[in-house]
Amino acid sequence: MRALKFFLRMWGFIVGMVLTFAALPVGECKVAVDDIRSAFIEEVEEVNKTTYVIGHTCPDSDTVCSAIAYANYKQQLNFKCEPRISGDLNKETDFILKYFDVDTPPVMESAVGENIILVDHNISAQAVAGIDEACVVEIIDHHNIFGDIKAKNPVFYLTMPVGCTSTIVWLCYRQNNVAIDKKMAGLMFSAILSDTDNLRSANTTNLDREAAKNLQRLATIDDRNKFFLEMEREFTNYDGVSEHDIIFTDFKEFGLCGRRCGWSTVATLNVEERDKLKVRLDDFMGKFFATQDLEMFFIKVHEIEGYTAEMLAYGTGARELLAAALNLEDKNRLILERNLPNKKIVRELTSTLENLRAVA
Ligand SMILES: [Mn+2]
Repeated sequence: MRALKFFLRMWGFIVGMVLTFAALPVGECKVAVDDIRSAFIEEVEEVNKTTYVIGHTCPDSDTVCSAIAYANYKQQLNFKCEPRISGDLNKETDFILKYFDVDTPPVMESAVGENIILVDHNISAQAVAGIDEACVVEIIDHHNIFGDIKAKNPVFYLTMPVGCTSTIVWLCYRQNNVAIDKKMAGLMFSAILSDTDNLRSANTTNLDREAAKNLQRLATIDDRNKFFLEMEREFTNYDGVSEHDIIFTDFKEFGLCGRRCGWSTVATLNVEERDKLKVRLDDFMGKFFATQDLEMFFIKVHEIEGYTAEMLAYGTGARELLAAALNLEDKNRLILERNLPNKKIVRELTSTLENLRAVA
Protein backbone atom coordinates (compact mmCIF):
# COMPACT_ATOMS: atom_id res chain seq x y z
CA MET A 1 0.00 0.00 0.00
CA ARG A 2 2.78 2.36 0.95
CA ALA A 3 4.60 1.41 -2.20
CA LEU A 4 1.47 2.13 -4.21
CA LYS A 5 1.00 5.51 -2.55
CA PHE A 6 4.61 6.32 -3.18
CA PHE A 7 4.28 5.27 -6.78
CA LEU A 8 1.15 7.34 -7.29
CA ARG A 9 2.79 10.34 -5.69
CA MET A 10 5.83 9.93 -7.90
CA TRP A 11 3.65 9.44 -10.93
CA GLY A 12 1.85 12.69 -10.17
CA PHE A 13 5.21 14.30 -9.82
CA ILE A 14 6.38 13.05 -13.21
CA VAL A 15 3.20 14.22 -14.90
CA GLY A 16 3.70 17.55 -13.17
CA MET A 17 7.27 17.67 -14.42
CA VAL A 18 6.21 16.95 -17.97
CA LEU A 19 3.56 19.67 -17.80
CA THR A 20 6.14 22.01 -16.34
CA PHE A 21 8.47 21.20 -19.21
CA ALA A 22 5.79 22.11 -21.67
CA ALA A 23 4.73 25.30 -19.93
CA LEU A 24 7.97 26.88 -18.76
CA PRO A 25 10.77 28.34 -20.74
CA VAL A 26 13.53 25.76 -20.48
CA GLY A 27 15.83 26.19 -17.52
CA GLU A 28 13.42 27.75 -15.02
CA CYS A 29 12.37 24.58 -13.21
CA LYS A 30 14.53 23.94 -10.15
CA VAL A 31 13.92 20.22 -9.61
CA ALA A 32 16.04 17.77 -11.56
CA VAL A 33 14.40 14.88 -13.39
CA ASP A 34 16.92 12.49 -11.97
CA ASP A 35 15.90 13.27 -8.41
CA ILE A 36 13.01 11.01 -9.28
CA ARG A 37 14.99 8.36 -10.96
CA SER A 38 17.31 7.61 -8.08
CA ALA A 39 14.35 6.99 -5.76
CA PHE A 40 12.90 4.49 -8.18
CA ILE A 41 15.88 2.73 -9.48
CA GLU A 42 18.17 2.11 -6.55
CA GLU A 43 16.23 -1.00 -5.59
CA VAL A 44 16.21 -2.55 -9.06
CA GLU A 45 19.69 -1.65 -10.18
CA GLU A 46 22.67 -3.45 -8.85
CA VAL A 47 25.45 -1.05 -8.07
CA ASN A 48 28.05 -1.04 -10.82
CA LYS A 49 25.82 -2.82 -13.29
CA THR A 50 25.82 -1.03 -16.63
CA THR A 51 22.53 0.13 -18.05
CA TYR A 52 22.28 0.03 -21.84
CA VAL A 53 20.43 2.68 -23.80
CA ILE A 54 19.05 1.21 -26.99
CA GLY A 55 16.65 2.16 -29.79
CA HIS A 56 14.50 0.08 -32.11
CA THR A 57 15.52 -2.52 -34.68
CA CYS A 58 16.08 -1.31 -38.28
CA PRO A 59 17.65 1.70 -36.58
CA ASP A 60 17.06 5.18 -37.98
CA SER A 61 19.00 8.30 -37.09
CA ASP A 62 16.76 9.39 -34.20
CA THR A 63 16.92 6.00 -32.55
CA VAL A 64 20.73 5.83 -32.74
CA CYS A 65 21.50 9.47 -31.95
CA SER A 66 19.04 9.55 -29.05
CA ALA A 67 20.59 6.41 -27.56
CA ILE A 68 24.09 7.91 -27.75
CA ALA A 69 23.05 11.34 -26.45
CA TYR A 70 20.90 9.94 -23.65
CA ALA A 71 23.70 7.61 -22.51
CA ASN A 72 26.04 10.60 -22.49
CA TYR A 73 23.54 12.57 -20.42
CA LYS A 74 23.22 9.74 -17.89
CA GLN A 75 27.00 9.36 -17.71
CA GLN A 76 27.30 13.02 -16.82
CA LEU A 77 24.88 12.36 -13.97
CA ASN A 78 27.21 9.57 -12.83
CA PHE A 79 25.16 6.61 -14.00
CA LYS A 80 26.93 3.67 -15.59
CA CYS A 81 25.32 3.90 -18.97
CA GLU A 82 26.33 2.92 -22.48
CA PRO A 83 24.63 3.22 -25.85
CA ARG A 84 23.86 0.16 -27.97
CA ILE A 85 22.20 -0.35 -31.36
CA SER A 86 19.97 -3.20 -32.48
CA GLY A 87 20.95 -3.41 -36.14
CA ASP A 88 23.23 -1.90 -38.77
CA LEU A 89 23.29 1.83 -39.37
CA ASN A 90 21.60 3.25 -42.43
CA LYS A 91 23.55 5.59 -44.72
CA GLU A 92 22.10 8.73 -43.16
CA THR A 93 23.08 7.77 -39.62
CA ASP A 94 26.48 6.66 -40.84
CA PHE A 95 26.97 10.12 -42.35
CA ILE A 96 25.93 11.83 -39.10
CA LEU A 97 28.26 9.81 -36.87
CA LYS A 98 31.19 10.35 -39.23
CA TYR A 99 30.42 14.06 -39.62
CA PHE A 100 30.50 14.62 -35.86
CA ASP A 101 33.28 12.09 -35.30
CA VAL A 102 31.32 9.81 -32.98
CA ASP A 103 31.95 6.05 -32.73
CA THR A 104 29.22 3.64 -33.79
CA PRO A 105 27.85 1.92 -30.67
CA PRO A 106 28.20 -1.89 -30.55
CA VAL A 107 25.26 -3.99 -31.71
CA MET A 108 23.40 -5.70 -28.84
CA GLU A 109 22.31 -9.21 -29.78
CA SER A 110 20.27 -9.97 -26.68
CA ALA A 111 18.93 -7.94 -23.77
CA VAL A 112 18.32 -10.95 -21.52
CA GLY A 113 19.27 -10.09 -17.94
CA GLU A 114 20.39 -6.57 -18.78
CA ASN A 115 19.24 -3.22 -17.46
CA ILE A 116 17.75 -1.43 -20.42
CA ILE A 117 16.63 2.10 -21.27
CA LEU A 118 14.49 2.10 -24.41
CA VAL A 119 14.54 5.16 -26.60
CA ASP A 120 12.33 5.99 -29.59
CA HIS A 121 10.03 2.93 -29.30
CA ASN A 122 7.80 1.23 -26.77
CA ILE A 123 6.65 -2.03 -28.33
CA SER A 124 8.40 -5.35 -28.10
CA ALA A 125 7.99 -6.05 -31.83
CA GLN A 126 10.48 -3.25 -32.49
CA ALA A 127 12.74 -3.98 -29.55
CA VAL A 128 16.03 -5.83 -29.28
CA ALA A 129 15.72 -9.62 -28.82
CA GLY A 130 15.21 -10.77 -25.23
CA ILE A 131 13.48 -7.59 -24.07
CA ASP A 132 10.88 -9.67 -22.18
CA GLU A 133 13.64 -11.02 -19.97
CA ALA A 134 15.40 -7.70 -19.48
CA CYS A 135 14.96 -5.15 -16.72
CA VAL A 136 13.52 -2.10 -18.45
CA VAL A 137 14.26 0.90 -16.24
CA GLU A 138 13.31 3.78 -18.50
CA ILE A 139 11.45 4.51 -21.72
CA ILE A 140 12.06 7.81 -23.52
CA ASP A 141 9.79 8.07 -26.53
CA HIS A 142 7.51 10.09 -28.80
CA HIS A 143 5.34 7.38 -30.36
CA ASN A 144 1.82 6.09 -29.83
CA ILE A 145 1.65 3.85 -26.77
CA PHE A 146 0.57 0.28 -27.32
CA GLY A 147 1.90 -0.86 -24.00
CA ASP A 148 3.20 -4.37 -24.47
CA ILE A 149 6.59 -3.76 -22.85
CA LYS A 150 6.37 -5.33 -19.41
CA ALA A 151 8.37 -4.23 -16.38
CA LYS A 152 8.32 -5.76 -12.90
CA ASN A 153 9.50 -2.47 -11.48
CA PRO A 154 8.21 1.08 -11.82
CA VAL A 155 9.85 2.71 -14.80
CA PHE A 156 10.77 6.25 -15.61
CA TYR A 157 8.56 6.69 -18.66
CA LEU A 158 9.00 10.02 -20.41
CA THR A 159 6.85 10.42 -23.47
CA MET A 160 5.88 13.59 -25.30
CA PRO A 161 3.98 14.23 -28.51
CA VAL A 162 6.92 15.88 -30.23
CA GLY A 163 8.55 15.21 -33.59
CA CYS A 164 11.65 13.46 -32.35
CA THR A 165 13.00 11.58 -29.32
CA SER A 166 16.13 13.72 -29.42
CA THR A 167 13.98 16.75 -28.61
CA ILE A 168 13.03 15.04 -25.34
CA VAL A 169 16.65 14.11 -24.67
CA TRP A 170 17.66 17.74 -25.26
CA LEU A 171 15.04 18.78 -22.74
CA CYS A 172 16.50 16.38 -20.16
CA TYR A 173 19.94 17.95 -20.61
CA ARG A 174 18.56 21.45 -20.32
CA GLN A 175 16.31 20.64 -17.41
CA ASN A 176 19.19 19.22 -15.40
CA ASN A 177 21.77 21.77 -16.51
CA VAL A 178 23.89 19.03 -18.03
CA ALA A 179 26.43 20.30 -20.55
CA ILE A 180 25.82 19.50 -24.21
CA ASP A 181 29.09 19.19 -26.11
CA LYS A 182 29.44 19.86 -29.81
CA LYS A 183 29.25 16.19 -30.79
CA MET A 184 26.11 15.45 -28.81
CA ALA A 185 24.53 18.66 -30.07
CA GLY A 186 25.33 17.59 -33.63
CA LEU A 187 23.76 14.18 -33.17
CA MET A 188 20.56 15.50 -31.60
CA PHE A 189 20.30 18.30 -34.16
CA SER A 190 20.67 15.82 -37.04
CA ALA A 191 18.15 13.44 -35.49
CA ILE A 192 15.56 16.20 -35.23
CA LEU A 193 16.08 17.19 -38.87
CA SER A 194 15.83 13.55 -39.89
CA ASP A 195 12.64 12.76 -37.96
CA THR A 196 10.88 16.01 -38.90
CA ASP A 197 12.06 16.26 -42.50
CA ASN A 198 13.97 19.45 -41.73
CA LEU A 199 11.20 20.76 -39.43
CA ARG A 200 8.58 20.53 -42.21
CA SER A 201 6.63 17.38 -41.34
CA ALA A 202 3.18 17.57 -39.77
CA ASN A 203 4.40 16.21 -36.42
CA THR A 204 6.92 19.04 -35.90
CA THR A 205 6.23 21.07 -32.74
CA ASN A 206 7.57 24.38 -31.52
CA LEU A 207 9.62 22.46 -29.00
CA ASP A 208 11.38 20.62 -31.85
CA ARG A 209 12.08 23.98 -33.50
CA GLU A 210 13.40 25.43 -30.26
CA ALA A 211 15.62 22.38 -29.67
CA ALA A 212 16.92 22.42 -33.24
CA LYS A 213 17.75 26.12 -33.01
CA ASN A 214 19.67 25.68 -29.77
CA LEU A 215 21.45 22.52 -30.91
CA GLN A 216 22.39 24.01 -34.29
CA ARG A 217 24.19 26.81 -32.47
CA LEU A 218 25.98 24.39 -30.12
CA ALA A 219 26.97 22.18 -33.05
CA THR A 220 28.21 25.26 -34.94
CA ILE A 221 26.27 24.45 -38.11
CA ASP A 222 25.89 27.64 -40.18
CA ASP A 223 23.22 26.70 -42.68
CA ARG A 224 20.53 24.25 -41.62
CA ASN A 225 19.10 23.64 -45.09
CA LYS A 226 22.53 23.10 -46.58
CA PHE A 227 23.46 20.66 -43.85
CA PHE A 228 20.18 18.78 -44.25
CA LEU A 229 20.69 18.34 -47.99
CA GLU A 230 24.25 17.19 -47.41
CA MET A 231 22.98 14.68 -44.86
CA GLU A 232 20.37 13.34 -47.29
CA ARG A 233 22.64 13.24 -50.34
CA GLU A 234 24.26 9.93 -49.42
CA PHE A 235 21.03 8.53 -48.03
CA THR A 236 19.27 9.07 -51.34
CA ASN A 237 22.08 7.88 -53.55
CA TYR A 238 20.74 4.72 -55.15
CA ASP A 239 23.62 4.03 -57.53
CA GLY A 240 24.38 0.36 -57.27
CA VAL A 241 21.30 -0.38 -55.18
CA SER A 242 18.77 -2.74 -56.73
CA GLU A 243 15.19 -1.60 -57.32
CA HIS A 244 14.04 -4.37 -55.01
CA ASP A 245 16.23 -3.07 -52.18
CA ILE A 246 15.13 0.53 -52.78
CA ILE A 247 11.47 -0.46 -52.48
CA PHE A 248 11.98 -2.58 -49.38
CA THR A 249 14.14 -0.09 -47.45
CA ASP A 250 10.98 1.39 -45.96
CA PHE A 251 8.13 -1.02 -46.69
CA LYS A 252 4.98 -1.86 -44.77
CA GLU A 253 2.06 -4.14 -45.44
CA PHE A 254 -1.36 -2.80 -44.53
CA GLY A 255 -5.04 -3.65 -44.88
CA LEU A 256 -7.28 -1.43 -47.01
CA CYS A 257 -10.91 -2.39 -46.36
CA GLY A 258 -9.89 -6.01 -46.19
CA ARG A 259 -7.44 -5.92 -49.11
CA ARG A 260 -3.80 -6.74 -48.53
CA CYS A 261 -1.73 -3.85 -49.76
CA GLY A 262 1.91 -2.83 -49.77
CA TRP A 263 3.32 0.62 -49.06
CA SER A 264 6.83 1.76 -49.78
CA THR A 265 8.29 5.18 -49.02
CA VAL A 266 11.30 6.24 -51.06
CA ALA A 267 13.25 9.45 -50.52
CA THR A 268 15.07 11.33 -53.27
CA LEU A 269 17.03 14.58 -53.23
CA ASN A 270 15.22 16.76 -55.78
CA VAL A 271 12.67 16.65 -58.62
CA GLU A 272 15.21 15.45 -61.23
CA GLU A 273 16.30 12.57 -59.03
CA ARG A 274 12.68 11.78 -58.24
CA ASP A 275 11.77 11.63 -61.94
CA LYS A 276 14.78 9.45 -62.72
CA LEU A 277 14.04 7.02 -59.92
CA LYS A 278 10.36 6.89 -60.81
CA VAL A 279 11.24 5.50 -64.26
CA ARG A 280 13.52 2.87 -62.71
CA LEU A 281 10.98 1.75 -60.14
CA ASP A 282 8.10 1.77 -62.61
CA ASP A 283 10.00 -0.47 -65.01
CA PHE A 284 10.82 -2.87 -62.21
CA MET A 285 7.33 -2.93 -60.70
CA GLY A 286 5.77 -3.74 -64.08
CA LYS A 287 6.93 -7.33 -63.62
CA PHE A 288 7.57 -7.48 -59.89
CA PHE A 289 4.06 -6.60 -58.74
CA ALA A 290 2.60 -9.81 -60.23
CA THR A 291 4.98 -11.89 -58.08
CA GLN A 292 3.65 -10.32 -54.87
CA ASP A 293 0.62 -11.66 -53.05
CA LEU A 294 -0.84 -8.17 -52.71
CA GLU A 295 -3.94 -6.59 -54.24
CA MET A 296 -2.43 -3.14 -54.44
CA PHE A 297 1.04 -1.72 -54.11
CA PHE A 298 1.72 1.97 -53.48
CA ILE A 299 5.07 3.69 -53.66
CA LYS A 300 5.53 7.26 -52.50
CA VAL A 301 8.63 8.78 -54.07
CA HIS A 302 9.19 12.11 -52.39
CA GLU A 303 11.92 14.68 -52.85
CA ILE A 304 13.59 16.49 -50.02
CA GLU A 305 14.53 19.81 -51.60
CA GLY A 306 11.06 21.03 -52.56
CA TYR A 307 9.07 18.64 -50.36
CA THR A 308 6.88 17.28 -53.18
CA ALA A 309 6.08 13.66 -54.00
CA GLU A 310 4.88 11.41 -56.77
CA MET A 311 2.74 8.36 -56.05
CA LEU A 312 3.11 5.13 -57.99
CA ALA A 313 0.27 2.65 -57.71
CA TYR A 314 -0.12 -0.94 -58.93
CA GLY A 315 -3.08 -3.31 -58.93
CA THR A 316 -6.54 -3.13 -60.45
CA GLY A 317 -8.07 0.29 -59.91
CA ALA A 318 -5.21 1.46 -57.68
CA ARG A 319 -4.36 4.57 -59.71
CA GLU A 320 -8.00 5.57 -60.08
CA LEU A 321 -8.55 5.08 -56.36
CA LEU A 322 -5.54 7.17 -55.45
CA ALA A 323 -6.50 9.95 -57.88
CA ALA A 324 -10.00 10.06 -56.38
CA ALA A 325 -8.73 9.93 -52.80
CA LEU A 326 -6.27 12.78 -53.26
CA ASN A 327 -8.33 14.84 -55.75
CA LEU A 328 -5.71 14.51 -58.47
CA GLU A 329 -6.80 15.08 -62.06
CA ASP A 330 -4.28 13.00 -63.96
CA LYS A 331 -4.26 9.38 -62.80
CA ASN A 332 -1.13 8.80 -64.85
CA ARG A 333 0.85 11.45 -63.03
CA LEU A 334 -0.04 11.36 -59.34
CA ILE A 335 1.92 14.36 -58.13
CA LEU A 336 1.58 15.75 -54.62
CA GLU A 337 2.59 19.41 -54.67
CA ARG A 338 3.24 19.03 -50.95
CA ASN A 339 4.36 15.73 -49.50
CA LEU A 340 1.68 14.22 -47.25
CA PRO A 341 2.17 11.86 -44.30
CA ASN A 342 1.58 8.22 -45.27
CA LYS A 343 -1.06 7.89 -42.58
CA LYS A 344 -3.10 10.70 -44.08
CA ILE A 345 -2.99 9.20 -47.58
CA VAL A 346 -4.05 5.80 -46.24
CA ARG A 347 -6.92 7.46 -44.35
CA GLU A 348 -8.08 9.15 -47.55
CA LEU A 349 -7.79 5.88 -49.47
CA THR A 350 -9.86 4.07 -46.86
CA SER A 351 -12.68 6.60 -46.76
CA THR A 352 -12.78 6.87 -50.57
CA LEU A 353 -13.02 3.11 -50.89
CA GLU A 354 -15.75 2.97 -48.25
CA ASN A 355 -17.73 5.67 -50.06
CA LEU A 356 -17.37 3.86 -53.39
CA ARG A 357 -18.71 0.70 -51.76
CA ALA A 358 -21.62 2.56 -50.24
CA VAL A 359 -22.55 3.92 -53.67
CA ALA A 360 -22.23 0.49 -55.29
MN1 LIG B 1 11.91 9.02 -33.62
